[in-house]
Amino acid sequence: MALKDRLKSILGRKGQENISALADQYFSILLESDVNYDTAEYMRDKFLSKFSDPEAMVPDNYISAMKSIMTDVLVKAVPKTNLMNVEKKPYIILFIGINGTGKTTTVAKMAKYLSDHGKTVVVAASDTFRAGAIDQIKIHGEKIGIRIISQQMGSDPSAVAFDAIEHAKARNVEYVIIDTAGRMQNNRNLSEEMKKIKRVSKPDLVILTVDALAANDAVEQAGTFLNNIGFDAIIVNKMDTDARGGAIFSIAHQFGKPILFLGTGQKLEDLKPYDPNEIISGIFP
Ligand SMILES: Nc1nc2c(ncn2[C@@H]2O[C@H](COP(=O)(O)OP(=O)(O)OP(=O)(O)O)[C@@H](O)[C@H]2O)c(=O)[nH]1
Ligand SMILES: [Mg+2]
Repeated sequence: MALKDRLKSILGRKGQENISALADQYFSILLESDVNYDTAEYMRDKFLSKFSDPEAMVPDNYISAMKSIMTDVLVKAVPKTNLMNVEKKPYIILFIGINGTGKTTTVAKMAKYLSDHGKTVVVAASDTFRAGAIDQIKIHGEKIGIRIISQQMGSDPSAVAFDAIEHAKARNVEYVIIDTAGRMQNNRNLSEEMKKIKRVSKPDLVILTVDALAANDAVEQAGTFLNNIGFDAIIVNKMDTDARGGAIFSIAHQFGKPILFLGTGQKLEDLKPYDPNEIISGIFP
């Protein structure tokens, strides 16, 4: 059940219980909706702190209290810099993330987004490990009309990234976007490989993709990536299939990193700039 529908069960009630009972219910609903424990606890405590007497009956303004707490959590992840307006050229964007979280699709979506906004883009097909990965991004490239720099499968992903950057420098291309593998064959270590690509490509922005459906796993994955490789921003994919809707709060709360975009479908135009108000008005209509 969606967070919105679960909250409905407590929204609109008046004077039936005290603040601490309501806060407990709020907490349970958040957990059931895939908000992680830390974030749910934070929101419950904030809720309680807004009312001086926990034994008091529920005041009329508790809905606005919940709404403002949830808005604040999401607002903390609003990006402060505008990707469309960067100084450096080429501006290098490295995508990392577990397999299936939508890296390749998002690389293509972002290339389209930038190119629709009049920017020049080249993509590095640096997932040289998964069979089909290079073709997958090439097909996207043809559709969008942007150049994909690739080598054969099995070649060094860092070398592909390097080529793409050289290509961009030589042709005055504004953005380089690097797709990477989400899983390694031959026992090669994903994290070591990503560190190497990062060293070689010196990205201006490292973006982690996570899958909203993975919820608490997504939070855990992001923590691991943050510790092992580091990232600057997050894109949360599969928002369209996330029935529960709580993961976005944990992701916004837990890392102190901006959320740039939300993936809202499989099509190349299904990339929406992150907008807390839109999410909140979906929950509190
Ligand atoms: N519904 C939905 N599907 C998505 C979204 N983003 C990606 N997908 C789908 O998720 C699947 C995996 O996406 P990929 O882009 O291949 O994921 P990846 O991270 O590159 O995976 P690996 O290359 O295996 O590491 C594909 O079928 C995509 O179409 C989204 O926002 N919504
Ligand atoms: Mg991929």
